[in-house]
Amino acid sequence: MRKKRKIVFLCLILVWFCGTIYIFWDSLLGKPGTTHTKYDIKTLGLKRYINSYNEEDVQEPVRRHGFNILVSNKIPPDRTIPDARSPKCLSHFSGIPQFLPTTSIIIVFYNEARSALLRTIVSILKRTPEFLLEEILLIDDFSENIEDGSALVNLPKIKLVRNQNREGLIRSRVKGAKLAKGRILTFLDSHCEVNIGWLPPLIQRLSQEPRSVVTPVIDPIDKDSFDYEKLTEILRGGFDWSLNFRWEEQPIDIRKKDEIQPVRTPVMSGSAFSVQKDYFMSMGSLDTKMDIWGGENFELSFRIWMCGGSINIIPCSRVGHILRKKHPYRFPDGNVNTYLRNTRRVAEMWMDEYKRFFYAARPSSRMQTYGDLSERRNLRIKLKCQNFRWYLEHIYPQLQLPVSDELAYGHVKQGDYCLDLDPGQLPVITKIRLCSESKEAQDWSWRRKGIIVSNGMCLTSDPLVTHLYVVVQFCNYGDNQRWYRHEKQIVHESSGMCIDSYMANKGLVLADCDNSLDSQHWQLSVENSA
Ligand code: LR7
Ligand code: MN
Repeated sequence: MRKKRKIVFLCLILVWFCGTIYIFWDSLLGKPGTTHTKYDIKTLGLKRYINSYNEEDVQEPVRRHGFNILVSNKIPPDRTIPDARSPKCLSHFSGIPQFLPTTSIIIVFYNEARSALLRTIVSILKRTPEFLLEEILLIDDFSENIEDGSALVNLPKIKLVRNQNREGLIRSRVKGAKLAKGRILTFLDSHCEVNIGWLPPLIQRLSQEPRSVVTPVIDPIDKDSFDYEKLTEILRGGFDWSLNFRWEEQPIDIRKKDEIQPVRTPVMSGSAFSVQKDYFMSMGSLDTKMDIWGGENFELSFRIWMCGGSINIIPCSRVGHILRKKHPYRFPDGNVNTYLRNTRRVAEMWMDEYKRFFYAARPSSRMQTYGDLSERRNLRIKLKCQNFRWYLEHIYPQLQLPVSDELAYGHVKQGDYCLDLDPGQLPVITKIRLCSESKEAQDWSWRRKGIIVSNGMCLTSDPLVTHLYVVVQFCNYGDNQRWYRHEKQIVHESSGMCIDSYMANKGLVLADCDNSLDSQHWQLSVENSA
């Protein structure tokens, strides 16, 4: 009897021992990523969530997502990444004030690699003070597999919304913004890892400066090795006339001595930004008539700066983002068409007479229809925004104007009326009509040779042949097509007479020059001084 009890006792000890070994086996072996934390894959109950890869992934691991899916799947959701901040940030942001507002984090995704999406979420849960985190809003942009999102709804703070159609990131983000409960909105791509202490510096800055947008420094995560690369220099966002975004050095003359001070940026990269919800909504959120991807960061940046706000990069806030070379997903209308269409909306809407440089750099964008802009135009009036010339002078003086042979360009105006024409049968007599930003016939280019061109035709007058009417004809660069400026007048070189609008209902004519006549006074949108 006693012997039997002893055996049972020994068996129990054995079970206990084996159990303990089993539970701690992973950590005893010290395998990276298999230690048990609150957010490891087993504790989360998501071991089977991570994409099982297929034969094609093994052959070409980068093709489906633009980054190496095999490597991504092996990296645990709660991995440690290097703290990328300057040591100065630690003392600066040690105590977080308790009275800061909460943020809703909005992540839109389309067919995102599950391991990357999960790492984004876990990095947020791990490195964000709970009292600042209202919710994580996942907007599934109609991904092929509904479970990409639905399997995550039991994670803390998660709310999931699924689009009924593919909407693209712009409309999806605005949808998230409308649903958000937090006072502050924070947008992130679906393949990021937020770094230690990333959020408080953003929120703190917004509390001090409510009419602004702030962004973290975006550190690259390598698409093959998934190494987190700490950027040592803080760059700012810039662009060229084809509206290509690029990172560039801060100009030396405005660079701050203290490297943790906010950095003003002419444009922001797009995702990874925080803004007060009230302010974002009152400023017109994003242009929801843009499709799929691209250009919305220019639209937002120009609008914020031109309509009284500011955009700053906050060096003590760091977020990693997987840098890929191309889009892994399909664009229903093709990626080039979509980008041209979206950026053409930006140029038409915000760049005023400077849009000509965009068209010169991207002639094929003229082939794209760009939809209705009336709602945006009303917004621009309501918000009393500055013009693009102001933006170039005050926010981005570093952007060089293309070298050109233009003396002047844009509208040729008398008050609200503009030099206009009706293309059709030749000769075309010029008129004046109410100015309109979108009418190509009102867009003139005055070249150094003295010719004034619209729609590829030259402003012409011939006292004999055209009976003093000012018309447009095919360019022949003769004396009858050359003009010069005298005071406010436009003088016809061969006759010495001036363009006059006194017979405006019939058309513009040449008349003897008299600078006291308002009907001979013309303004030009942009006159180059040189
Ligand atoms: O149809 C789509 N539906 C979507 O939901 C297409 C995309 N998306 C999602 C996608 O899953 C991703 O989460 O939208 C997000 C952005 O798409 P990406 O990752 O293909 O864009 P990107 O990294 O090439 O693009 C940058 O430029 C874009 C211009 O439209 C956006 O502004 C992106 O937010 C921007 N990304 C960054 O600025 C990197 C920093 C983000 C972080 C952290
Ligand atoms: Mn991205």
